[in-house]
Amino acid sequence: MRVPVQESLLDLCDEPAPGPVRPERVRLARGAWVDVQRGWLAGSAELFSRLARRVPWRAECRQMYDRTVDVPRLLRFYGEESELPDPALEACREMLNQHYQAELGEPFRTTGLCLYRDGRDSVAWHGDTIGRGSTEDTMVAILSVGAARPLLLRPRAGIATAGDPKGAVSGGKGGTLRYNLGHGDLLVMGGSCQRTWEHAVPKSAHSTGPRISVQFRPRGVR
Ligand SMILES: O=C(O)CCC(=O)C(=O)O
Repeated sequence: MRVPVQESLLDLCDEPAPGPVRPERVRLARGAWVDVQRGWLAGSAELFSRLARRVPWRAECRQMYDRTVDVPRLLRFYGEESELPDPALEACREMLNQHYQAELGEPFRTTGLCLYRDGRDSVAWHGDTIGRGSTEDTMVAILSVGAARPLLLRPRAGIATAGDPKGAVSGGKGGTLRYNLGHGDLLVMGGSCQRTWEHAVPKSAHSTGPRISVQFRPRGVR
């Protein structure tokens, strides 16, 4: 699979490496939060280019009622024992574990990769609730490389907000928060986020370059 690659030549010269984890935390309603750190990974264009070429991307299909539909992005999943496709991803997981393991109570162990080839690729509204995320607080850390695409977050319908701490964010215009993520940005969803909020990367009618999202998750969260 050939993926169009557009990067700045400057960034391509950098060896990919994560910086210290120093995110800004936004407290969300219902016990959820997001941490965001812009440009966490240096050399993100080089990492994008390597992953686009090296990862054995899979096109998947899903059953939707009585139809089989193409999943609108390419995927690869690396389980706990799998070697990651680039040493920079091992370094990222190590840095994330150093920063978050005490709070999370366990390390990030699995790594999911999504390749959004252009604006037609997307992921629909969902929480990572296959597994423990449906009942327990957890964290999902997302590194984005390549072109920026908006990741949207909105509170799930029908969940009480009583008891939210003062200042907790319950969603922007129309209840939706928007984070434009690419070029080495880090976003971590934590607390109850997977079961009380949903996230999505919507399709875009504008021309947009490819983006790879790398999701680090603890055991039993999908
Ligand atoms: O592309 C992203 O950053 C989000 C990916 C995602 O939500 C998922 O794979 O479950």
